[in-house]
Amino acid sequence: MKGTVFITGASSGFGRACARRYGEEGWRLVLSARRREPLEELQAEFGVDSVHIITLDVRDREAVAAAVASLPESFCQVELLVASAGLAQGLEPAQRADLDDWETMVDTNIKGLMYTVHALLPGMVARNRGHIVTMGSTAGTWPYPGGNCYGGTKAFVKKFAENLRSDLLGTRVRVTNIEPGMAETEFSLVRFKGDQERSAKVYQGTEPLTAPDIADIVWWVTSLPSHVNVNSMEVMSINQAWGPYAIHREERTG
Ligand code: NDP
Ligand code: 8X3
Repeated sequence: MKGTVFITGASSGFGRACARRYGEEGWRLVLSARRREPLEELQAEFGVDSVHIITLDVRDREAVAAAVASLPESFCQVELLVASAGLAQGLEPAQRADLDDWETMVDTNIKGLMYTVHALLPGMVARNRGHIVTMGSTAGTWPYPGGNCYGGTKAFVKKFAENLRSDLLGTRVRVTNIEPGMAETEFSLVRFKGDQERSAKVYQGTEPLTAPDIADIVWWVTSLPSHVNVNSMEVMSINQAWGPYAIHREERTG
């Protein structure tokens, strides 16, 4: 066995692809998400000796702490955290956004990440060995209409990851924020609350990033020699780039 990776959001998308990638590479996997069945599928694939599954809502502070504190002995020396649990809810302009959606994004993308890092980081520092990979987004740097609170949460992820690096200077614990653009996972289906047609339109006519693309990148940044810290990695599909500044023009009289 090569090491133990703790993955949040392992039931789908980037987290699931990372689980598969690290499983194939012979790592021990601690897989967490709210949905248990996809985690059980991965456990069946890689075996009970290699996979420990935890049904976990990262918004539950006590549950996150308890899950980490009660890891079985063979899984408790976590060397790598891939913190992929996260979501967007809605694409309405801020003035029409649902406050519950905003709260869900803050609780999951910000607080859930805080709880997970807080639970796992002391062990990494004590062992003087570890790597935290956070899942940021291009939305954490580049605004777009309707991105409002989601973009805000991903800006937190970016700055949190950078500040962790400052605190961890002098240790052998690395931190990397991956910042993907448009990637086809369950992300849009969740954002549009199960609306398949609207979700499919996001990717129509493009070749978006895939979950295995991101797993390859996570694998690469974590496989570099231990003195090399990739601070952040922004990645887009070839079909995506930035637009010009938006300018609103008005008819002026007089
Ligand atoms: P998916 O919807 O496919 O996966 C999201 C994962 O997060 C699921 O496993 C889901 O599991 C888990 N999750 C959501 N809420 C919670 C919660 N409260 N507690 C525990 N787990 C939770 O989307 P992606 O794989 O695309 O997204 C992964 C991360 O990447 C997110 O942080 C997202 O913001 C980010 N990202 C996505 C991009 C994209 O275009 N796809 C681009 C840039 C960043 P479950 O529902 O079983 O709990
Ligand atoms: C997901 C990418 O552009 O939908 O973080 O915000 S985007």
